[in-house]
Amino acid sequence: MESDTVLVTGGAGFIGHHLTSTLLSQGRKVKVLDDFSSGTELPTHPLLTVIVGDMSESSVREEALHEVKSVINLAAIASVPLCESKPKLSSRVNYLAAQGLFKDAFRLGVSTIIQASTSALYGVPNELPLTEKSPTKPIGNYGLDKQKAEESLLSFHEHPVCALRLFNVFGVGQKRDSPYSGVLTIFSDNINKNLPLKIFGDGHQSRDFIHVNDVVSAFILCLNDLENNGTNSKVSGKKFNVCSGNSVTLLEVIDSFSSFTNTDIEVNFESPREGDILHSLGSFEFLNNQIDWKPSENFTERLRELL
Ligand code: UD2
Repeated sequence: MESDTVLVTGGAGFIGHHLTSTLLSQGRKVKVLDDFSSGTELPTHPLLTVIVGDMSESSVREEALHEVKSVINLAAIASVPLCESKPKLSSRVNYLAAQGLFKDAFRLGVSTIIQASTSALYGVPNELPLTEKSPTKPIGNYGLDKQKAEESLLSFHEHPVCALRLFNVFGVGQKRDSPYSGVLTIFSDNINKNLPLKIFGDGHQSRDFIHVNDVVSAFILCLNDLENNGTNSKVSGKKFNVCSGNSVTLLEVIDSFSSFTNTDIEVNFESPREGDILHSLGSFEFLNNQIDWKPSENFTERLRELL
């Protein structure tokens, strides 16, 4: 009988936890491959197998890919500052291991692959909102290696594949104690602990924050479409922005948090972070046109859940 298993690499990470639990709740068999360098234990489930290992090793990839129908590749060094300080590690994990995974997967009979890509590959935008036609010019190793991985996957035209360029993903379950966490997680954690917030710059920088549930629904819609329609799928061979289509400044975020808590939140301003972009905003029109995916429109409620 043909396998129904989905391999989620990096499945023990923030997005991985949400994606895996949704796939399991839909009755899919899931294998997670994770080295647990930043991931956390997953709740046991009869349809879930967890493999602890480094995706850079071909023997680990072989084991993980055994009897797998589809792959969602979330495994990555997600920290931009870490990729800058350790370029070899960034290239090994974010590009070379991904490329090895794609090659081995198709050799071993996997049908479908989706790559978690990033808005970081656009670099400093000339024009907003960013569309998939906007030029790509990553400013650091993270964006560059993720761009190479995306190109590598999309070169397998004869297979059903696609890449999702994730913008600033947020939601409950992101690690709270790491300097590499997203700004919304850091802010809400500090507010919960009654600590002041730090703004790098003047707070007028803006981001397109996309909720993790919307990211999960984009992965699953694309997965189902690729599995059902193969290379005739409207998403096959393509890359898509996964974003909210709205941007919010850090000062606006802090205003919302202070209205939830009914207090003034103490903020300290520091110099802008090196390599920071000022504004980011994406268009999700392309993915919406292809498979009718839409982000939810309840940013404020979702923000409140972080407290
Ligand atoms: C996010 C992703 C990154 C990549 C990129 C794509 C996270 C953690 N990082 O980087 O992986 O996909 O988007 O463009 O999701 N800031 C503060 N105070 C803090 C922390 C951050 O002011 O305590 C600022 C920071 O300088 C930046 C903004 O908040 O201007 C957003 O920072 P971030 O680290 O959440 O995300 P970003 O956009 O740098």
